[in-house]
Amino acid sequence: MADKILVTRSSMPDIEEYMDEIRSLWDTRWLTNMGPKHARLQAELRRYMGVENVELLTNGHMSLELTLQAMNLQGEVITTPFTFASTTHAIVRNRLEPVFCDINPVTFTIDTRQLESLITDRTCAILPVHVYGNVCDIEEIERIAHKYELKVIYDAAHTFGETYKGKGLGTFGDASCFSFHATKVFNTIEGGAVTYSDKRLGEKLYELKNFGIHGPEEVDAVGANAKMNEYCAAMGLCNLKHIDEEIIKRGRIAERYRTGLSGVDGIQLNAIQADVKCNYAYFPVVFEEKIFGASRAEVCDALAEQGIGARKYFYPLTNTFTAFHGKYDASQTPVALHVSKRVLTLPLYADLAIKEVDRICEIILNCRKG
Ligand code: T4K
Repeated sequence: MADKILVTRSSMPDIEEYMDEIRSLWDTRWLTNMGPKHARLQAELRRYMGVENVELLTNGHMSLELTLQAMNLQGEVITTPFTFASTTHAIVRNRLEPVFCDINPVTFTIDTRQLESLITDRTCAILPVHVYGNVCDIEEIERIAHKYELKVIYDAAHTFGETYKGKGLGTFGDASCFSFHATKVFNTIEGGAVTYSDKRLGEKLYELKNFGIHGPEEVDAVGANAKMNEYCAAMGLCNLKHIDEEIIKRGRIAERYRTGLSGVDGIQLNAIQADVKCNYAYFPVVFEEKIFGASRAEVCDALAEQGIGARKYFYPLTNTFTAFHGKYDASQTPVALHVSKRVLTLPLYADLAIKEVDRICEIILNCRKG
């Protein structure tokens, strides 16, 4: 049997390129605590992402968690359950209450038609997710947020390198939280970043990521430790040099899947969005068993038998997690529930061979009965 193909595979520079980048660490012995590589990556990301401000952190989750904390929010946060655990956990760990809005059946992002009806006098913020790199209905979210004076924090974990109407995705809302995890389009091994407009938020974030330390003898806040170290920053500096090429390669893979699977009854492919420069972070496919002729589970098993690890991102919905002891009612988000039971994200990474994409499509199509 051929080598296993997993849902993704970390992008890495040539080993020599990384070794050259980290060599200086053996001279300086400056390994963390906002070193020179951290500063360089921050500057390069500001330019690449087209944002004024970016704060680097240890991971995407701490970007979300500390951003909510930095805003000193209280009450309810409207979000979606069709996401990775991190989004909801960041809210709950801040002792805020998640209020779950359903998703749009085409983009899988927050359904702005329902959003307004969920606002109460306890609502303090909206935390929409640009899930799979699909851009939320930014204009409508901003109109609603402005009307009710709510903060907007985007979970932008999946959107590195994307633009909307020519502007970097990190320029929207009060803050956008990115993940640079090993599995992401752009990785710093583990890492994350927050982009924001208000400099005071940046100061607060800096405080929170570094124990609240202001100087050797001055600790002004009760902070945590969420600093990106120099090895991670070095990986980011190397990977950033190749990011455009990586996204082009990912685009070719996504296009090939689209050719292989489009027009098949019972298969819903991810939407192509106008005004969005896409990063092809994920390739989700929704299977309607009765029309397609096979269930998501059957497709997943057939792929697994051939050593192909597709994943059920995002199942289960976060509002069904046992961690919440039945606190939320997933029947309130029926579209999210429907999609989460049927979606499969197919392997997608820059070096995935086109012939493997064709093989994956063939296995999927052969699952149909009759
Ligand atoms: N918000 C959203 C919407 C997110 O999706 C995420 C993370 C976050 C916030 C939080 O960001 P971080 O704190 O993670 O920066 C993975 C990732 O760990 C996670 O970052 C990601 N979302 C989530 C969607 O996927 P798992 O538990 O599915 O990962 P795992 O270990 O099963 O890996 C998946 C595949 O990736 C493997 O089959 C092979 C490949 N892989 C994995 C690792 C760890 C590699 O190629 N290299 C690696 O080092 O969560």
